[in-house]
Amino acid sequence: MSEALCHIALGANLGDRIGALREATRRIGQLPETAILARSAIYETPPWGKIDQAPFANAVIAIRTGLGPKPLLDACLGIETAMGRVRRERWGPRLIDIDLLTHGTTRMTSDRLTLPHPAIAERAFVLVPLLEIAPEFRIGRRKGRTILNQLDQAGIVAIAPL
Ligand code: A4P
Ligand code: MG
Repeated sequence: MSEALCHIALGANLGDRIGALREATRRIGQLPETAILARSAIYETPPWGKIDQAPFANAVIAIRTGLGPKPLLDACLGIETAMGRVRRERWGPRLIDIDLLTHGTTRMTSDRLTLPHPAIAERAFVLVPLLEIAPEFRIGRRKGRTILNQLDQAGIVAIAPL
């Protein structure tokens, strides 16, 4: 069995946000051939993209898994659905959003899955929790820390353990 280290971003801005992030983490930890290696704190973050919506709770986890990229994506989308997520508008409010940031060293672009996630470098709400658990993280040759220092981190605060 070949295993991969993966980073997964979690977000929610409706209902019990902290409970939803913890429940998603619990369910990911129960996937076949999967173990949770690290979890960031839960951060409150101002809405990004579509800014007239409630603040988010965001976190990042590291896992080791024998699931390949597409089976892992399908499993995460299944958890979103099981937890009651309904897709309405792009970037709109959500009970739970689970995004794959990395899957080992896989680089791929398909209609359903792009890895590494293409928006990591634009999003402090991803980079702050990611760098908490993976301080040496790089995007290509650029240090994550250098990229984060050029982003707006205002209003991002740790609020609870995951
Ligand atoms: N998809 C492709 N690549 C991936 C990947 N690496 N990981 C496809 C996960 N999914 C990937 O996702 C749409 C499709 O993307 C999936 O079906 C999958 O096949 P979605 O979650 O249904 O769509 P979405 O999340 O509404 O759109 P999008 O563009 O992915 O939104 P984002 O990027 O998730 O942004 N502000 C703060 N502070 N915190 C947030 O968490 N989140 C968003 C949503 C906006 N503003 C936010 C936050
Ligand atoms: Mg998503």
